[in-house]
Amino acid sequence: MNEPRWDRLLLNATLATFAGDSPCGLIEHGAIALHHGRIAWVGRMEELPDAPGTLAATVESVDGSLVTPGLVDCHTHLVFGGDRAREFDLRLNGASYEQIARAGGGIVSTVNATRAASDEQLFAQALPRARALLADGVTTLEIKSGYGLDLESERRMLRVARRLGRELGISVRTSFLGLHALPPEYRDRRADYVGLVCDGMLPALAGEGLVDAVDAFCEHIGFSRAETRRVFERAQQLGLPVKLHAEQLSDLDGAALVAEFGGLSADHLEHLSESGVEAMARAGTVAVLLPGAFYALRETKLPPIALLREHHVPMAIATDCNPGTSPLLSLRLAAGMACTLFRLTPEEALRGITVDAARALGLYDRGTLAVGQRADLVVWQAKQPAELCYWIGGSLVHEVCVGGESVTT
Ligand code: DI6
Ligand code: FE
Repeated sequence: MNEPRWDRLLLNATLATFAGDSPCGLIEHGAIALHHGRIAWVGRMEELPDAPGTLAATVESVDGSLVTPGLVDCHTHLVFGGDRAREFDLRLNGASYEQIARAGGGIVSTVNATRAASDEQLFAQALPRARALLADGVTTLEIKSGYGLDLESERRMLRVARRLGRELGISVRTSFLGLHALPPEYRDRRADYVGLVCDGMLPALAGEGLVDAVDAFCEHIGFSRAETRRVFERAQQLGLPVKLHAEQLSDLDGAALVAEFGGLSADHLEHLSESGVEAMARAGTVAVLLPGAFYALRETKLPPIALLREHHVPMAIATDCNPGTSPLLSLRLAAGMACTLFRLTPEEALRGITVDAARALGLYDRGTLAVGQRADLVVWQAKQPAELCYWIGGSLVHEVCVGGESVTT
């Protein structure tokens, strides 16, 4: 008998491919073949080129289960020391995020806890968070630095991020977020800190291969447009893509700035203007929506979804997993919140945690079920795509595959 041509063939699948023209790229009674870590065939079962049993070393039926691309969480701050449960309490009693930040709480308190933690402690605290996301179907995870704010502490955060990817067998993409908050020791020396980020930290960490992209927090309580521009110029010189926390609490026209640099994404965007939307559309910059932060801050201003649609700006959804504004450990729930709070359709929300999230990371080898893509996929205990947004909490994952290998969740 001939060698089977594929490693593995799944039959009787409801495939949400996010490729092709049908809603969610849906293929019912579908089959998908994996070979050498890639998707080798995808289509309707009846169109398989031969009797299924002869085609792959392993052939199994998934009994009508939904199969999607592995989910992509394109914006997290998952590595940090400590927690901010106390701040949650303060906010519930009326303090605003800005008030807490200006009083020395907020990001700076997590910076202190992160600096005080050992590498092992940082890793041990982040691991269950990363595992929770993986158990919910995430196979590609972006993790930002930005709670170290000195060279050694930022380096430790980025190394822990890389180690999480290795130990869990998932893809981790790192973003350097040196311009997240002004560290206390630079209180009266803003320009010196921005200089250190641009000329000291960024080139050193990039040189060590720890940086896939550069981010900043462009906001009144963060960094100005001029300061953000400086770090973007440095990133450009180093050949690194940029992205930005933009228009979260106010409109500083950050989206237009990141678009000017051909940025991968502008993230948050509750206060985004129409000219910002137009700039993003022209540059192909993805809008990353973060409903977890909107929810936790009890924000009332909605991102301009209708304008983003009108200008065909792709919308990704992410957890923004962080201890202050979005202690959210389910990307699927983020997608559900994008439907309920932002009025995205389930299809838009699901594109937002697969194909459009991959684009927000500059990745084109994943996010759809199509021949040649990485074999990152999830078999769900669900029959139709909308269920992934509809169920709140609980576990729907049956199996997660990364690069064709089943991973333990
Ligand atoms: N915006 C956010 O939502 C997170 N960072 C940022 O710039 C919040 C980070 C934190 O509060 O710890
Ligand atoms: Fe964030």
